[in-house]
Amino acid sequence: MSVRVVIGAQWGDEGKGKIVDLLSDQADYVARYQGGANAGHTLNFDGQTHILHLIPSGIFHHNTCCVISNGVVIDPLTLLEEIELVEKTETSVEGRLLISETAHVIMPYHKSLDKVGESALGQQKIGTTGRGIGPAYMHKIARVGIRIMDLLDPDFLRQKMEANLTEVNARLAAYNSPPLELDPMYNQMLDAGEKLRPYICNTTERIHEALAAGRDILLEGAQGALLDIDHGTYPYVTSSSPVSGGACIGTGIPPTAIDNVMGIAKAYCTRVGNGPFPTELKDKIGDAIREAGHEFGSTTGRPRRCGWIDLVALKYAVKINGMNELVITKLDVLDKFDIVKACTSYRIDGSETTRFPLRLKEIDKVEPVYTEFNGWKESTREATSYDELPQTTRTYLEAISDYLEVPVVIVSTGPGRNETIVAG
Ligand code: 2SA
Ligand code: MG
Repeated sequence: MSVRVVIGAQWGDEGKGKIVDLLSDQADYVARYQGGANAGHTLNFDGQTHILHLIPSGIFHHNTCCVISNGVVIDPLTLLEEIELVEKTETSVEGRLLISETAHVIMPYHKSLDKVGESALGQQKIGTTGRGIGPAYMHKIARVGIRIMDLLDPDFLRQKMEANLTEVNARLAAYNSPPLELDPMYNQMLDAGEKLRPYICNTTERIHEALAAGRDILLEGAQGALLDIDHGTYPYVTSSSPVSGGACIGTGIPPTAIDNVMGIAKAYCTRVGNGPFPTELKDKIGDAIREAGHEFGSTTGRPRRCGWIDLVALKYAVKINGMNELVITKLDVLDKFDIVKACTSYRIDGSETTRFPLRLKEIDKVEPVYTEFNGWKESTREATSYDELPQTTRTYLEAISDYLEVPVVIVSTGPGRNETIVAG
């Protein structure tokens, strides 16, 4: 039996979906533990692309039970659409999709608040996905949130929604935004709750039964460590805890039950939304990476900012997550570059450091110091084993692993399930 947390080690979009899909073959349970429909986990197989926002990436393995645990914020309407999409692929979710009764609900008014909040920030906006994530967690922490179990309790739901809407409408008025009506929203939520009823349960109990039975469990993070509400580049972060510790809070699994923490990182780096990004390339090389890597948001379609791999930031991610396994994805995207760079230290106010600063004012001053590697200039997509990779590619991967002091256990050289090298 093993319990493994799979986390994004950068700013999200590291390819967690593909890796979780691969590992799900061996997993009995796959659980999402934070975030919501802001995530976009892309899976490619049988010539088709599937993008999942809420359902765990293990859903296409028919023997795997998928759990949306307590730490996730659930938009019931998006979830119902996603269930429908998955079932169209002849994948039944019946009996194998569990939704936590204590997960919080994203209401339509959370999305409205997300949008007006962002426009009020103007130039300083976070660049959220507009999915209502921040406002939903805000209500959760303020102890006025509505939970999945409340969707099954009509009187209580109405009472809670009415109280929340009074407060929300006052805030919308302050932004010159029209008020929202209770009745249509209430009926929509009541209806969604009924449709979701068969999946709703006490997932903490179910996960503990699985633990006691010695099952293999994968905990699937969304976004990335540097977007963590506590440990990321605040305020340019998401409103949850994508770090490995978030997996315990978001599922009810105790820290002592976790065996492995697998961090996923791209062979380069991207960020979508605003905020610091020391190795960002606002030049032709950045554009070339975006084009080769198809770097556009899978939820919003926004172009992602691109740059070289940042080992200073990754080393910080290794520490705060306790990563003991590293996966490098999208290696093939670098196949055509003459030179490949890795940032190995930061210069701040003239002095060099390998420490990741937490103050925005300090991060903004970072000048990345690079180590250069010869490009391999050949396709890595055909490689089926580590030894088949060009020597120059292996030099690059080994430098990353040595710097981070974490073994590379999987290398992904393309979007397909078969374009994967697992260390032997
Ligand atoms: P939010 O919506 O409140 O979570 O936004 C806050 C910040 O978190 C970032 N964020 C993401 N970054 C990368 N990928 C994400 N998922 C989608 C994808 C994003 C998309 O897979 O491509 O389609 O645009 C994701 N979700 C949230 C966000 O950009 C803000 O910086
Ligand atoms: Mg993504």
